[in-house]
Amino acid sequence: MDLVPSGTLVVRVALAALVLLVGGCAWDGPMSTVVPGSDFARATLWLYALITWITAVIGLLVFVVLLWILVRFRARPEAPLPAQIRGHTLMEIAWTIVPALVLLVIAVPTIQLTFRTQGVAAPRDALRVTVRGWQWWWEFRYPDLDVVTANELHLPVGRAVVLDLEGPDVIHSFWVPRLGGKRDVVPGRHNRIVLTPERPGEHWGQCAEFCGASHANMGLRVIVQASAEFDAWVARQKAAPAEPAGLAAEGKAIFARSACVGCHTIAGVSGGVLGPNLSHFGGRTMLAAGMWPNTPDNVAAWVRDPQRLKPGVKMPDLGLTDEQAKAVAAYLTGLK
Ligand code: HEC
Ligand SMILES: [Cu+2]
Repeated sequence: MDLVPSGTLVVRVALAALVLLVGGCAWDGPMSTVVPGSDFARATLWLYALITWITAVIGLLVFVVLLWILVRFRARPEAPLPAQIRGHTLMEIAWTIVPALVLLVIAVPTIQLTFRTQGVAAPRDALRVTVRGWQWWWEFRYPDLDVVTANELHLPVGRAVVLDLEGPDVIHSFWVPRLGGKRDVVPGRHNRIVLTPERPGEHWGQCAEFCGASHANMGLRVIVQASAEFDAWVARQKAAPAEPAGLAAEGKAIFARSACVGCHTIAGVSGGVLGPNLSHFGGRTMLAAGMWPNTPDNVAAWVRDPQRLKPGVKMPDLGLTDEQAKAVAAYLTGLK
């Protein structure tokens, strides 16, 4: 066999590598950090650009000087030993002070932005949301609106929001790239994020701090809406869901007499707090923290055996039959 790779092989490998590389280059993907959807994300992008340009110029400078030195002072056969220099005060002072200045230029705006978005001086009319990171889902409480939901955070466009981050179990990290940088959710510690969403749309997020078996399956969605749409959503959350009929009514009865009530709240039915609030579960697009589309089939499979759909999940298999799971799914997906 020929040990030197043939020309076509090199071209093929290079093309394959290029395809893989370009595949990662969605410009405005749902988790893009370079197409900001809030003031926080815009400021973060500005910092990112600042640091990139500073380091690019330094990098270029270093390589040009290096190249010049390599060529200019290369060893020549007949050349005598060059002058042997030891220490150079001016240069040593310069290469101490210049990097310190560069770090200062990076640190000052970074620290400013970190503190600004920690919300010490949040606007008075800001919407407040308590974000609780649980293994492996997100709870959202709107204390002033008396609304509780999970995994899909609705926000009105153009209004400042203060997210109070709480960790009831272990450390998580709240990250919605298009809305700003990630911030840790730490038990016993009160972190905040203050931002103003600037464009409507669905922004995807992800827990960004390893938190156990299904960490990778701990996604979230932020749905930024025009203020009238947001108000309509709030009104729906506060209204009692329609009374179920037929199969869904059967599902309600099964739910109400099962252990489900110990972990889940459904307004007017149960008051558990260990799992997501299901009062308006049918209004959510996804199941299990962004993992599966919220369809009756998926929900039935979930209720039947949650472990199969999400490794490590903190919801037990309650031994419902397929028929019972179907009925419960009809009930839950009907709770709009
Ligand atoms: C021991 C507590 C516990 C019990 C009992 C329990 N669940 Fe859960 N449930 C959870 C937890 C925790 C989650 C979040 C799982 C995740 O996404 O990681 C969950 C998630 C769910 C979800 C998905 C919610 C969403 O927004 O993604 C549904 C639907 C659900 N449970 C229905 C039920 C039903 C129906 C029963 C009774 C047959 C039940 N659960 C019993 C703890 C429980
Ligand atoms: Cu995590």
